Amino acid sequence: MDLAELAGRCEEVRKEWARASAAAHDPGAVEALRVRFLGRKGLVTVLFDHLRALPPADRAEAGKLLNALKGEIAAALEGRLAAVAQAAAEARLQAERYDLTLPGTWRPLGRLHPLTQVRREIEEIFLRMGFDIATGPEVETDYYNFEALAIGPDHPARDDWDSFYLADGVLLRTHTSPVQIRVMKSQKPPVRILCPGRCYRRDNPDATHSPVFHQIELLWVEKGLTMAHLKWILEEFVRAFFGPGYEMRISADFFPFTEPSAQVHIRKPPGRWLEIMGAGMVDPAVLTEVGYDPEEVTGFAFGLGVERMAMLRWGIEDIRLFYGNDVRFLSQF
Ligand code: 2U9
Repeated sequence: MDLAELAGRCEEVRKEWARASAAAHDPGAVEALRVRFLGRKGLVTVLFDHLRALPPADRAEAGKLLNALKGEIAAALEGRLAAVAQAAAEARLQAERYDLTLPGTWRPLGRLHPLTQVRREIEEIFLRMGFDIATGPEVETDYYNFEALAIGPDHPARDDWDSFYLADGVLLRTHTSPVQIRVMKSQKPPVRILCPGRCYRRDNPDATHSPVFHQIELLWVEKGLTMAHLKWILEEFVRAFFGPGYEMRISADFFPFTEPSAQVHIRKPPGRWLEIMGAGMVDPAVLTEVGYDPEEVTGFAFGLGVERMAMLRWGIEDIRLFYGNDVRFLSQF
């Protein structure tokens, strides 16, 4: 083989490279190209075997031709490998692309029970005003549930029909008032507390009665408190909970543990009056019972039903809905 022929072979290998490399689209095919052209028996490698057969004067020229070809193909292989890797990366990105306009996966979201929402809202109103939250046992004794609250043995509220007795002298509390008795017996005035909690009465369930229900009672005992302070607290509460535009009225009532006692009504004109709670000045006999001096301090209290507040707020007409755990009801709040 002479120099011209070798140059011709180089051109053929170049053309073959152009054809074969255009068809290599993955790293495996590029590696196969490397073996085919630059491997031990590769198309380029074997051309070097002809150098020794050339006349010495042509060898340098032939060596240049062959080295140029080898360099060209080695560089082209590198470029091809990079191009193939980039194409593969792009293909992967394309395949894994997220379509953010597709609808998401629906997850059912829990929410607070409407009674919890109302309780927390009322707690926050009075926490802002400086009251503390106090809680106590649901299983109580006659003494804390009745006697200390001036509910004598013959009072109708003590009737078996109204209370769940667990044992002689032990019952499920019928209101949260025993909490106030416990707090007053354990600390000196002033006392400013809010007592939320579950209560029990032996009522047959109907639209307005549930044997389990929730109360929030408030108690403020301090030197110099009058019914005017009670009225101010009530007005603040009505505005905060029901919103502006409501009128409030208090009228006479009777509870064994308050004197005087009142019932509280509200209305949004021209609507009708709705009873929202009972209230009153703490009876001096109750203050004496817990060791306070009624000549020294006075106090007032109110009690409201959480279910009743929720029913007024949302126009719910049956208290049993709160205890049915029907998601169609609960998911509306
Ligand atoms: C102490 C002294 C006084 C709490 C009061 C009411 C009036 C009242 C009812 C509202 C609806 C009970 O849930 S209900 O059925 N409560 O009308 N509660 S004054 O008076 C107290 C409490 C504790 C030591």
